[in-house]
Amino acid sequence: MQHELTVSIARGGLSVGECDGQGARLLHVRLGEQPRLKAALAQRWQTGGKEKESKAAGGHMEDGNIASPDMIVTVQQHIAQQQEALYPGAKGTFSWLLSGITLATKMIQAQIRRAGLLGIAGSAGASNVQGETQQKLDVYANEALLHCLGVRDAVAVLVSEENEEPVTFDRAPETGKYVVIFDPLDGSSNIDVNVSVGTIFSIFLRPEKTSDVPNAAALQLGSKQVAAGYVVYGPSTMFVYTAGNGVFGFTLDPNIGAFVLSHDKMRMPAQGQYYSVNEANAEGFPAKYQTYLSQLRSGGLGHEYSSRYIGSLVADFHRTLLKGGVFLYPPTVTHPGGKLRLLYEANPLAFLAEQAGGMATDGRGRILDIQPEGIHQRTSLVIGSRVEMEAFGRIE
Ligand code: FBP
Repeated sequence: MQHELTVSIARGGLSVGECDGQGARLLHVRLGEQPRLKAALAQRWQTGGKEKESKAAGGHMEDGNIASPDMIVTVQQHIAQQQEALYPGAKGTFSWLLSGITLATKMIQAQIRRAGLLGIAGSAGASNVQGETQQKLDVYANEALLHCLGVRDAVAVLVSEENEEPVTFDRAPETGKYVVIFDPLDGSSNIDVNVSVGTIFSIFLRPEKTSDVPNAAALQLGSKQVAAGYVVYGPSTMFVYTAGNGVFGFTLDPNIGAFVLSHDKMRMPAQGQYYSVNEANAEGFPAKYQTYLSQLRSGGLGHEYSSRYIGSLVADFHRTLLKGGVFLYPPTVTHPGGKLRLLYEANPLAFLAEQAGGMATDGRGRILDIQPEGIHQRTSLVIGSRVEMEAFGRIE
């Protein structure tokens, strides 16, 4: 007769379960009463625990035991494993490229965390190509990314919200294979008030055929992205990315200075509780959006929605990814074509949303099917859970 022994440490004690298919006999011993047994078990846990799969985050097991080092997965490890799984024999070029983003964003977070102390909050006294006041941290974040990515041979072209034109590198096609597009510090107008901000990135392969269309390498369909992600600088710093094989979240462990896997295979809930929109602009929204918002408020989707709007796209999207719901930046009187930028805001978040089971549209069609015409072109954006997005799609 097959006996199965289960062991678990909980409630300050040890539970030994024996199950022989004819029912379980449970023996519970309070460990406090058995110090030698506790030490022996802790020892057993450290050495023999491999077969007892238990998630370890940031070096600690869920039950407080110190996880053995091989229980944490850093973002570099994860990307290398993903690449090996997706492209056997991959040489690590892509992981090295992404390490440029993880390094730069660690540098950025270090500045943001001390912005008030270092006197680097506030305006840099200049405007960017969008006519927006550049924050000192916008400039720092941009330079950090341009530097950390620029020194990587795999980069052929860099496009930044803060630079009018792309930065190109004279690298042979077989070396400089990638185009990286980024918003160095999204929501930067919120820095001075200590509200979450973020960095957003989108990665394409350099087109094989050169084109005489200016910036052709950057003006690719969003559906051609090979990877996308963001870093949110909030209560904790998180790196969230997809390489077309699911969405994964890593939390920066300040003790070890590494992004550690904390959110595996992220899925956007099919429906949420919140809608997120700047209602101050509501009067200027096209009728379709006004109808939709009143449907959400009036319980038309089965329950009444509450509203959340941080005013930092990365933070509003991060909440929508974790909790579900819908984020909207419709056409407005000031921005009849929408305010957000297609290449380094809408495209990367749309790729993440779709990889997590959500959807993204500009009100007419799928964001990832929009053919870009300019590197700083704007778009309207509705992005979120399947139920809310299908409901929006049904409104004429
Ligand atoms: P940038 O800070 O990168 O220019 O981003 C624009 C942004 O701040 C988004 O993060 C945010 O969703 C939106 O603008 C807020 O706009 P508004 O103040 O019009 O609601």
